[in-house]
Amino acid sequence: MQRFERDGFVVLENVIAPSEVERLKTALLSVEERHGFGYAKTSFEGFKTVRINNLLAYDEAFWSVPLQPSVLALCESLLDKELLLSSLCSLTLGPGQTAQPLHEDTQQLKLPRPRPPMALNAMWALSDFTESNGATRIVPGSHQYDHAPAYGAEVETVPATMPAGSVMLFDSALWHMGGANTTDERRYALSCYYCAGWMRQQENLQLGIPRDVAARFPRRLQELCGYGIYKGQ
Ligand SMILES: O=C(O)CCC(=O)C(=O)O
Repeated sequence: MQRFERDGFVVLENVIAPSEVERLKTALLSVEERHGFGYAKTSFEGFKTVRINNLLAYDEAFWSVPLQPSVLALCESLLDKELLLSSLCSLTLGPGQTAQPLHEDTQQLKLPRPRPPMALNAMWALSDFTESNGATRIVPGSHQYDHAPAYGAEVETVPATMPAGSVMLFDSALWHMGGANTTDERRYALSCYYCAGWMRQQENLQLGIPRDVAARFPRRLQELCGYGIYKGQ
């Protein structure tokens, strides 16, 4: 918590076992193939990046991700127990993917900065994150700045390198961007984005996830998706 508050991010190394990383990657590849997902079509999303949104709807394998106890406990401390899942998507950076424009995830909200955390991104590494395969690049401490970055600005960043099975949790106000993948292998990641309970979610999970699928979720996952009374008893 102290490091998170000072730096705007924290890396928890080797939180999930290699077998769990493989299970998630296998599920991801199977969804990609079954549904024929291809590259994204904008420079923000990445012309050589496969993004699959609304992952909870596709495969039960992903249900454990938003519920991972260490990350969820940190998020509950930073937001509160009535936080919501905002979105869950994959970010598979293919070889040749160039660096993403610098941004922060709540910069379209015209609110004063710095401000307490209101959205948190858990970036799960399903490959080793290295500088050369496009590890997320960050500006440590930038969540404390009094302004958001000019979109795509060129400033000094550092790569958030970490072994597969690790997670970087960061404040949405942290300046960051996906790195360039200059290797010939894919960089696999999941972005599990949480927000305060009073905020609109990025994905409309209650429409996007079929009701019969949501009905089978563990209760805590249903709550995270918005099936609950806000500040109720
Ligand atoms: O792929 C990454 O490492 C970062 C992606 C990101 O920041 C975003 O899409 O908002």
